[in-house]
Amino acid sequence: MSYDNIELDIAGGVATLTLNRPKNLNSFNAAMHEDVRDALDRIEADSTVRCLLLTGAGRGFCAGQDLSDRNVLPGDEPPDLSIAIERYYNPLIRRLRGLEMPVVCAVNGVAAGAGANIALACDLVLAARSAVFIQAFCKIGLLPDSGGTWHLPRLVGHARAMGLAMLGDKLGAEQAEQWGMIWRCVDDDDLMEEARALAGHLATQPTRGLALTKRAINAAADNSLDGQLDLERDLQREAGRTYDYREGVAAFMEKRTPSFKGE
Ligand code: T3D
Repeated sequence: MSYDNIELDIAGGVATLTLNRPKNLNSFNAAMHEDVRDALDRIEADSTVRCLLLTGAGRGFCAGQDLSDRNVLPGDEPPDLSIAIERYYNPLIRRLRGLEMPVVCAVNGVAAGAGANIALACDLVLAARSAVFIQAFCKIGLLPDSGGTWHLPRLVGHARAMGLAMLGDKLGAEQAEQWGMIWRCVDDDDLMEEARALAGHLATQPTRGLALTKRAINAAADNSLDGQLDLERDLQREAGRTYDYREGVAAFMEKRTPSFKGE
């Protein structure tokens, strides 16, 4: 599928969305946001897609907002940044979190500003060993957005979140894995092979059940234990009515490999 600022490839149940403005380290301008939004519409409308893989072209994953669109001249009115956040960044984060399928992110290089926080909104984050995460906002007088102030303390704890957000230092992929910020750090040359294998595997699994798992785990941060137990009960009712649950149990009883459909 042809876009100016991204690539979208759908095969074997996996939609691979590649941010593709490598000269600017895949930083977001409005046109790239529009392309991503359109691609996500297609992905959601395509019943063959059971997993999303997000990555970047070239040496970076994403450097956040394209700052060349924010270069204000002396005497100009300051921009209202809430407009782009409301129009683009917040819907993107909500969409990745709410997408009813596993979302794998392959962080192929630097992930800075909103780029880092878009990665953190994905379900399973793999990063190349040479990749770095930078909460670059503090270097230009901003605060972490795109869910950064929500995800960071939950993933790495208050003290580390504060340090990352206030210092804007590079956090290497190995350290990010050790801190529990991402799922795994892998050798650069293996990143895409491992990410595709992971996404391909997930796409063959009971993806309705995985979508419900995602919903439950994402809700846990805001729920009491009582509320979460109730939610698990309700979602398990739904899971128990899927084709894949019936198939999983039947395959177990018949000692054969299950054939899941994501239904
Ligand atoms: O504005 C709103 O709508 C609110 C929302 C804000 C969300 C945000 O994301 S704010 C944060 C914006 N991002 C940044 O502040 C990061 C800026 N970039 C950097 O700090 C560095 O580029 C990196 C640490 C990411 C990478 O450094 P390095 O040394 O590996 O590469 P480089 O040489 O700095 O960048 C390579 C090229 O990409 C370079 O262009 P050139 O000189 O080769 O023509 C550079 O200008 C360009 N580039 C990198 N980041 C951006 C960018 N161009 C535009 N916008 C960028 N964000």
